Order: sequence, then C-alpha cells, then structure tokens
Amino acid sequence: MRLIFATNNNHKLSEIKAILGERFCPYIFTMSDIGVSVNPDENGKTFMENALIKSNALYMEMKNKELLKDGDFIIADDTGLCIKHFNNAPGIFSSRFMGNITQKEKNLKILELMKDLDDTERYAFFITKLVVIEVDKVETDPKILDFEGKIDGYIAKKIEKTDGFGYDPIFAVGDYTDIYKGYVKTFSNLGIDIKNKISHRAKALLLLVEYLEKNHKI
Ligand code: ITT
Repeated sequence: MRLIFATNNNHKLSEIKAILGERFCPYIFTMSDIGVSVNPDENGKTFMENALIKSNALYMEMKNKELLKDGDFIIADDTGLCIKHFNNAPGIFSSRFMGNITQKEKNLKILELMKDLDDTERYAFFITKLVVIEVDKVETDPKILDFEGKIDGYIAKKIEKTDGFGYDPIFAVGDYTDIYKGYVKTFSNLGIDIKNKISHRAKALLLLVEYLEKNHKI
C-alpha cells in the first residue's frame, strides 16, 4: 500500500506525517518521492470539488506516466477557515484571500476588520475535506472516497504566538465563553502536538485510518 499525497504545502505534509505517526511512515509518499508534480487550478466551488481536482490531477499524471501500482491511495486535502461574520469566507479561498499579501498581513487584516465585534460574533470553523482515490487494481476503475473533519472555534482578538502555519495564530479552539476565562487557545498557543490531536485535519485523517483498518489494508 502507498498513501500518496497530492499537496505542494510542506506545512500540511508535515502535519499529515505527524498525525498518522510512525506506523504509517513506510506507506506515506510525497509527489517528489514518486517523481511527479501537479499543481492544478483549484477552481471548484466546494472543498470537495477542489480536493477532487487535486487528487484526480495526480491520479491522471501517474496513470499517464504508468506510475500507478495496485493498492495505491491518491489523497488530496482541501482545507479552509470559515468565519461566520464574513459569510464563511475565506473558505475555499483561504490561500487566495485578500490577494497578494503575506499570511501575517492577512491575519492582521482579519483582526482589524473584526476589532469592534462582540465576543459572541467571532465564531469560525476549520474544515478539511479529504478525497481519496483508491486504486485497487491499476487496470480497473478506481474507487473515490471522501472524509471530512471540522473543528469549531472563534477568531482571537490578538496574536500572541505565531507558531504553526496559515491562520493558526488567529484561530482559537472552543467557544467564546473561553474568552472570559482569559484563556485563548489558538492553534499557535496550543502548539503543534495538541493541534495534531484535535484538528480538522486529524479528524479527517482518522476516518481514513478507520477505513484502512476496517478494510484490512493495514
Ligand atoms: P495544496 O492545495 O497544495 O495542498 P494549499 O496551501 O493550497 O496546498 P489548501 O487549499 O487546502 O492548501 O489551504 C488553503 C490555505 O488555508 C493554506 O494555504 C493555509 O493558509 C490555510 N490552511 C490550511 N490548513 C490550515 C491549518 O491547518 N491551519 C491554518 N491554516 C491552514
């Protein structure tokens, strides 16, 4: 079995490896391990469509180059932060949100736009959609599976720590009542080990693990 991840995001990849842990190490492959590279336009209208675009691009590339093997799983992760106050934006536009500015600038801009909001108006969630193309036998049509992970939280009022990636410094886990306790649990504050136990990505990957175990793939 090979679990081949269709991502160009190294932060994401290192989280995936840490979440799956040592047991899965021998089975995890990156695009560069396989010697291929795809970077399709993520022009779908949903997380599911974008994850399918990415996994299918890698599947087709490997098929055309005759690199597929029986027992391959081609996996894409499409993730986004959805903020209620912005009608669930940035959502599928999480990487393109606010155009060509740095992630730090994006995070600061979001805090600025939300600075007058009441604690109860700061709800947000992270969602990960995994689309998995299961190649049982190279010569037969593959199966398409999908798994989802979601975590509720809120947008913090200030950045205390910048560890992690993307929106980690401003997304806090839990609900706004935690704000009153003075304990803001942003993913950056919690640290990567805790994030990887509870995150949207961890939840989605654990469903994949359950599938692999149930079907005796591992
Ligand atoms: P690939 O499509 O190559 O996997 P990407 O960076 O485009 O990489 P996504 O579309 O899934 O991946 O994610 C969009 C952006 O959302 C990403 O660039 C980060 O800024 C942010 N993001 C994704 N996962 C995150 C996480 O766990 N914590 C914080 N921000 C995250």
